[in-house]
Amino acid sequence: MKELILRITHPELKEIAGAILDGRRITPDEALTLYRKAELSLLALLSAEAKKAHSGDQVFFNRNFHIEPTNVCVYNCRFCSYHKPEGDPESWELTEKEIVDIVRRFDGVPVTEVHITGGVHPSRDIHYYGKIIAAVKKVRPDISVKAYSAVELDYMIRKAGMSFTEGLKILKDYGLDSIPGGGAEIFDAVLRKKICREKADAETYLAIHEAAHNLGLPSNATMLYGHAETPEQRIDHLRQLRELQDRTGGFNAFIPLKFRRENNRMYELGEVPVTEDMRNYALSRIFLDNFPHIKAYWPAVGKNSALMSLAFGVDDLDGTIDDTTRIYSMAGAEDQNPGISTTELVAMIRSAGYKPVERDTHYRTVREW
Ligand code: V47
Ligand code: SF4
Repeated sequence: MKELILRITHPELKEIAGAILDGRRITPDEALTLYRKAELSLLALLSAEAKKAHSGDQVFFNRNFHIEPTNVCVYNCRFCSYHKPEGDPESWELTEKEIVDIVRRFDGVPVTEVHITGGVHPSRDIHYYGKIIAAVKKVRPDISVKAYSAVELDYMIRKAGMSFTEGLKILKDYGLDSIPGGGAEIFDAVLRKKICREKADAETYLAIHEAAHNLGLPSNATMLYGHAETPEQRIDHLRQLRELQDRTGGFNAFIPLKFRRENNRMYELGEVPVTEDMRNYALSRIFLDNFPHIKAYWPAVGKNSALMSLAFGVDDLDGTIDDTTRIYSMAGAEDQNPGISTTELVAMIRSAGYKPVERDTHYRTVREW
């Protein structure tokens, strides 16, 4: 690897590459230089080295399923193809019984996690959300509940007149185990106002994750990319996540979410090419040196790109078993009925030269495949 660096002629890139291989943290300016000037092949080599330092030759996956209680939402994000106003013929609101029926479909199936998230309903309260968690846990006490994005949490906790810590404590008592990364979008205040003006801002998103971490609830972080954001805004988003992670260590994984354009009001922006997806995965792995895992969510990028991402620093694949999320199928993802068998996923990971490891929510090994 060192020999390779000796062959880099660009002095700045040579120094940055040396720093990464020595395990030194890179600055936002260095990340920008890397983004602008490094060829994709160099990013692949450097991010693969950074990945190796975190997880060796392992690539993780877990067996999970999604429940989306409703697509009714008080907000109106410009990129969202999914939300509907209350009473709209295309809206849905699952009853507690329907939610429990979804969980029962997995009787006897060795899933370890359920991911619950959806629209921000105007007339639900924190105890309604808590009771969903408790109902799921009653049927499957063995599975971990990862539920409610910071945007949903902000709305329900503010409505209850509680502090984030108080609200999260209540949900934890109902059985909440961890928090998904949704709602981060892009932290830049000016751009955020343009694409999702009303919902929780960056400070709120970060404060909720910090409160969760301090209560022992781990979480994930995301970034919606490939729309109107600049490379500087992407890197600044990562910087804010890295700083919070320095304080708490509570993030498990970072999940870059590629903007998909169908059926939403940002269609005219188009979608970025796969090379941009790989550049973004690689930079995330390199810059977020304190994040244990970088995850590709294949229902969003497609199976082929998810497979390729393993060469650009990704060490975790999500979207197993029966991915019932509709947020991406409605936004134009290739796979309209996302689902993948464990055998297929394991074969994908092996074909990229890595060792498949089935994990639980806390990245404990369930089985080495
Ligand atoms: O916050 C919405 C994104 C997110 C579009 O934590 C879109 O393990 C692209 O956060 N194009 C929700 N993206 C999904 C999410 C997630 C997914 C998988 C795993 C985890 C985890 C979290 O979906 C939203 C938003 O950023 N989104 N619309 C769209 N048109
Ligand atoms: Fe609502 Fe989430 Fe869609 Fe925004 S992205 S409109 S918060 S469902």
